[in-house]
Amino acid sequence: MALFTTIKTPTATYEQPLGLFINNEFVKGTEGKLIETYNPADEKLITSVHEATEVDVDIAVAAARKALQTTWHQITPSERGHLLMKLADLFERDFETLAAIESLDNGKALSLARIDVAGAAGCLRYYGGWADKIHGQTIETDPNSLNYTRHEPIGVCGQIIPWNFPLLMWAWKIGPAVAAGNTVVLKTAEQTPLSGLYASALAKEAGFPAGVINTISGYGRVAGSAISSHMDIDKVAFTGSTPVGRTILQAAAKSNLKKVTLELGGKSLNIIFNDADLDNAIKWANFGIYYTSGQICCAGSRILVQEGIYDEFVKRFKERALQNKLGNPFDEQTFQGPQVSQLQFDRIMGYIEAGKQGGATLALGGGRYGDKGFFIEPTVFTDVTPDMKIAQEEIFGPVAAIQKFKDEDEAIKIGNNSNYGLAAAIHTSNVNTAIRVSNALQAGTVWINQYNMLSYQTPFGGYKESGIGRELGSYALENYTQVKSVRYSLVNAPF
Ligand code: TXE
Repeated sequence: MALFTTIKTPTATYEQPLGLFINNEFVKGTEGKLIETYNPADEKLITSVHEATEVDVDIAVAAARKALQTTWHQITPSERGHLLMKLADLFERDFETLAAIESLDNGKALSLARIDVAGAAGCLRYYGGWADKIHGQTIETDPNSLNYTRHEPIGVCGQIIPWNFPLLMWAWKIGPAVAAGNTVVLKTAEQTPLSGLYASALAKEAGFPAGVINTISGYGRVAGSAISSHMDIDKVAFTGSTPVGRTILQAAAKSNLKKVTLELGGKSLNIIFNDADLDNAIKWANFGIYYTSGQICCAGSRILVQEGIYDEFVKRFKERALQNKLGNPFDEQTFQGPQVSQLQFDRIMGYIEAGKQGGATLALGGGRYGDKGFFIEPTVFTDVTPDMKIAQEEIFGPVAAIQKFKDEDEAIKIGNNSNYGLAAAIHTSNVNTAIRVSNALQAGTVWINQYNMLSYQTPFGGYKESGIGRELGSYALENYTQVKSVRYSLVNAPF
């Protein structure tokens, strides 16, 4: 099996690396196994990539450890920053290719894939800017001591990412880790291995020394679990499902107590008050749940609408959802592509069935769209009550669950009635309501009169079972540094 292949998409023809990226080379997996990757829009095989098994994880970790102790250790923080900025430039040079890879492998609309590429490049450049601004403190204790702290890299970081934003997650993970002086072994999701490999080739071109960034394709239960239980990985960062997050935490506890950060699922909400600008609220609620076909951890899957505008909202929300164009991701007009896989398609269909059985009203959609590809119609359930399965569990598809509420207290009560706490939004024209409710909600991000707007400068992460730690902004650097307290005596021993 080759290590590269030429791939043609409607908007780009390019050389796709297929090997494991270890020590700045694309190599075959030691067991010679392959992972097939499919186009979710037509269900056809795109290509196969080499699969990493446990031995390959060991090889990648050894490369990362060696780089950490040699080349990477010698490089100045400013040079680290420069390399990240160079990588960002290369992302921008190959902008259309990266967007095309993402649309092909994940199925997301090309217009949305472009947003991901811009976000990934921006994130890398942002952390490039941080690399030489990671400082400790000097601390006064007494006249006879000099005390200071150093924010040192943690070491070799294992990073496991999902399939919904393959390139963006690669950048969100690599940026802060590398800026802070760590080396990484990153495992992409088995459904979407292509953009991470292409990005790795760009990292080599940017000039990163061998072993600093290693990207492997592999299955969760094989390579993923080898990472989380590895004795020579110092930290693991994971984005994915809550059950797997628990497994990773257990594996870390049972192995070397590696540091763990988790960005997990959600059941996030949009609260629309009677006094909201309804046009605006409908647009954001639509964007909140149907963006990337609902496959985003902070999807606004619970929509709480105050009773005075409930009927009007439902009517107009359905009209708006029907305007979303589904179809070929490479069509410039497309907004909603397919779900990523047959498995995800089936899971979502299972939830739609559960919604019907559970007594909610199917007000729109609920079926397959077209006859090929894993497309699901924009779906709306109304008359949803807080105890229903579709109001409690993450569906991860284009399925909105609309619930009615009377007043602010009830909205907060329903909103916080969840094991998750990733994100929430409030739509109101009353600033006091907005601030009061945002303070009361148990969520890592609260949007006011908008939804799904993330920036690499602001932190992102979850309350409750939505995760541990924060990504993005300066907060992410705390996940990738450890604090050393140094105390120096200015006098001879007093005894
Ligand atoms: O996730 P998994 P799946 C949620 C969403 C979705 C559900 C299932 O609700 O419907 O999860 O998706 C790796 N040890 N999210 O099954 O399995 C796996 O290879 C170590 C929310 O795809 O969690 C992949 O790289 N790693 C989410 C990554 O974990 C393991 C994004 C995610 O896969 C592993 C994706 C193991 N035992 C799904 N098992 C978000 N927070 O954005 C799997 N993996």
